Amino acid sequence: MKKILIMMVTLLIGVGIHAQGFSYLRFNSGAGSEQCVSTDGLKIVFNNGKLVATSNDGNATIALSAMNFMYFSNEGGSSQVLRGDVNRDGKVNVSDVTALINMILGNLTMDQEVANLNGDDKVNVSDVTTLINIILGIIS
Ligand SMILES: [Ca+2]
Ligand SMILES: [Ca+2]
Repeated sequence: MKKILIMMVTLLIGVGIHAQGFSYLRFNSGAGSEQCVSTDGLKIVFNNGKLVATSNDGNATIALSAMNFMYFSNEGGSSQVLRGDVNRDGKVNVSDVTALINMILGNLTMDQEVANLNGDDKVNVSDVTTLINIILGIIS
């Protein structure tokens, strides 16, 4: 037990030292979607299945279920997925409607970041309506 604790402390110090050489911590959530926060004053908390990273110039919230990996980098800027690209293939079309419905039905792993299109806290039929409106060009 003591050994594990020492290892964890060493690991944390290691991350701390490592972070000093880099300007950003980046979070990859698959298919080229990345968010990043500055390592300046960086603080990370886990809350309700989400990782919340707060720094001196911004913050990022990533659902742990959607996150692939995170890494330190000197490159800033975010590369967000297209709004409505639920299956993250770079296009917004009827396949995304199918993917969204399957997420709502539980047939597909829920990806809140892309599925919650109308910005409330739920993923439901209203998001399907929003997605169809995006595809039809009624909203952007
Ligand atoms: Ca798509
Ligand atoms: Ca919603």
